[in-house]
Amino acid sequence: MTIKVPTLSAIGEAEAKQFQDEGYLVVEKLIGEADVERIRDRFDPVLAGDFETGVYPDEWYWRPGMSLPDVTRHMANLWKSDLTIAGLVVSSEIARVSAFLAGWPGTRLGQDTLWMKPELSKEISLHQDNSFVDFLDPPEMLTCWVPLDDTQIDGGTLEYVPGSHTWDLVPLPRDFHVPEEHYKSKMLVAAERAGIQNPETVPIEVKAGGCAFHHGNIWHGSGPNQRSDIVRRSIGVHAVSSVTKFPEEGAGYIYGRYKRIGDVSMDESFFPVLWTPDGYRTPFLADYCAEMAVL
Ligand SMILES: O=C(O)CCC(=O)C(=O)O
Ligand SMILES: [Fe+2]
Repeated sequence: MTIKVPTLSAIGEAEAKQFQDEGYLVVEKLIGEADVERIRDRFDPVLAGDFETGVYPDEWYWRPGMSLPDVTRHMANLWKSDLTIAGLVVSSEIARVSAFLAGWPGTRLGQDTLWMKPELSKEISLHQDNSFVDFLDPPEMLTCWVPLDDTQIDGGTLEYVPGSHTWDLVPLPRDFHVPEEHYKSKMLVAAERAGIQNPETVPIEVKAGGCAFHHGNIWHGSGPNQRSDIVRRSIGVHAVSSVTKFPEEGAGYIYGRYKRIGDVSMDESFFPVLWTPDGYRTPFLADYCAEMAVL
């Protein structure tokens, strides 16, 4: 299913400067209401394990009947499982803007993530996305976070610590989905190490279908959904540079399975090139999201 992402012509040098200074950039409108609804409608089936293409996602942290009811549902790499979600994830325009903001020669898909915070659910620990890809060369990603519900300050929206993309990278917290201590604790330790007193956290209030681009090193996460009347759904498109390679040795415990023996290139079947200035894009993407596409 094609998802229409119009040209984001309002993102120019001033916005790139803002992104470099703050580590994030909010865009009020990325996709239209009908497309928001189409993607939202796919959440129930995929969360129930009903995968349109028959391919399971690479990460699936919450199972009905098995997992705690009040934690955030989180899955990764659904573009292989669901062609509507894929329509957003493989967008060449999101990829073009990602390359522009990151200063990359082109954009490749690292992975996608799906998030659903039900009513009265727990936090996601503040973290830095580059901790997920510290084995890649270069070890960096840039995320486009797309909420599919209007986000609210008390509804578990995403929070950024402006400027924290300049701090050192630390490993991913173990207690990511169910923080053992306050969900900001690890960020506060990192702030102290960076010599920052009382770091500010900015909650992102944006309408469904808007988005925020964020730097791979920025500290971010989400507070509890304290509302009993709203759920908060979103998709993260996690881009890497088109020239990214696997390391010679070791390659991460989930995505390392896609590294070919004796070959550091990232296979385009799993990490497609989404945008390059000369127009190259991994060929199978041309009709991948067509309704009758077969893998
Ligand atoms: O939606 C959330 O609560 C977390 C999102 C996130 O960490 C990301 O997209 O990188
Ligand atoms: Fe993240």
